[in-house]
Amino acid sequence: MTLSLSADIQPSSERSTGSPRANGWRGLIEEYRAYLPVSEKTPVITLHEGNTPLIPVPAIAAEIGKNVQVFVKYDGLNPTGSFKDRGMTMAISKAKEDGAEAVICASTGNTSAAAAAYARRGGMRAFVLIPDGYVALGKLAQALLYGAEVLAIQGNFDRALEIVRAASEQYPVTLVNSLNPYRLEGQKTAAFEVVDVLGDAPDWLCIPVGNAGNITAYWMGFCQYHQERRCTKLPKMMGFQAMGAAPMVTGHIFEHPETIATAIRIGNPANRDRAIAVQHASQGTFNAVTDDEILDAYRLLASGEGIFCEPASAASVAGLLKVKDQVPENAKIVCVLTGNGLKDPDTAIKHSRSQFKQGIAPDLTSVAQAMGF
Ligand code: AN7
Repeated sequence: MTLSLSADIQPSSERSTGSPRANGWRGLIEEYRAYLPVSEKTPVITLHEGNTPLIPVPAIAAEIGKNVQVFVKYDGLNPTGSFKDRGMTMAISKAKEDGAEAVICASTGNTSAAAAAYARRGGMRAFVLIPDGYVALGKLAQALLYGAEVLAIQGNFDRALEIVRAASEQYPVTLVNSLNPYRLEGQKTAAFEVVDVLGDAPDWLCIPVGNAGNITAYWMGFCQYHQERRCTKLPKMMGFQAMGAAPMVTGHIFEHPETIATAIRIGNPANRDRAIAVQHASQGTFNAVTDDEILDAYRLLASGEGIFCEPASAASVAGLLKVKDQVPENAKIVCVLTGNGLKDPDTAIKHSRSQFKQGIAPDLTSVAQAMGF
């Protein structure tokens, strides 16, 4: 019997994107190299981010009816637990290529975790500014353990962003917020993955909006794939914000944004103009959801589908349910779940409706009684 080894030893650059990857996923820069502004000289700093699952959510589809199919893009399964890793592998690799020795960002939490992990992996210092007291515990734990230099300011995210922008102009530190163009280049790969799995773009893309970078990045990805004829249509981009931090919905800055979804507690989005352009081009809309609606969707995803996301991520599903009357028959819908539920254990424990019986005597009779038998 003759064995052909040619398929196994084919150089990686000749394997097309979207095909089964016999050698395993190598991170989004290698997998989507042809679509990204990298060269042979770019040092690829990766934790093998990307390739996150697109999971059907039938319980949520059933709430809408109309024969719709709903999927979640579970980006909370990235290496640091959020979609920020997609942008950070690009931003940090390019910073390294440019010879940077330190990076800086403002963050509601997830950007700080991702910046810390990738910067340290690339041998750089990571300075992160966070709003004191408003970052979920898991995210703070990550930034500290990865070895970031964490600076908590007595101000909100918007103020922190102003400071880091100025700092990056005056000191030798590279800004890795989504104003850094490489961030969005990396994040657009999530749209590629959605199309690679569905075989086309969905009809709707529902996404939480804070600083409005990710909605812009997804649109870039869908448009680029459309130009390359890898999809035949473009989705309607449906952005959702928390009612207490909804500048894209109301059209004015929120000086004091407030929401339980601390990740999107942002009152003055840096990518506002680009996101408005996305809304117009895709004929989408921005809508606001209340904290109670966010928490309902958060619990429904976990207890109805087995999917644990963080509160900000649940805004995409809360929003879809809120505007379900506008959903067309037979639509294919993707909701982006941007971050992992483990990021914010405090909110989960505080707002769970599950019974938690404590102080039970350590014997079978007592346990059985507590079980209701
Ligand atoms: C889970 O980490 O801005 O609209 O500093 O962590 O692209 O800002 C986080 C944003 C949605 C909003 N979901 O995305 C930060 C930060 C989660 C997030 C958003 C964020 P953008």
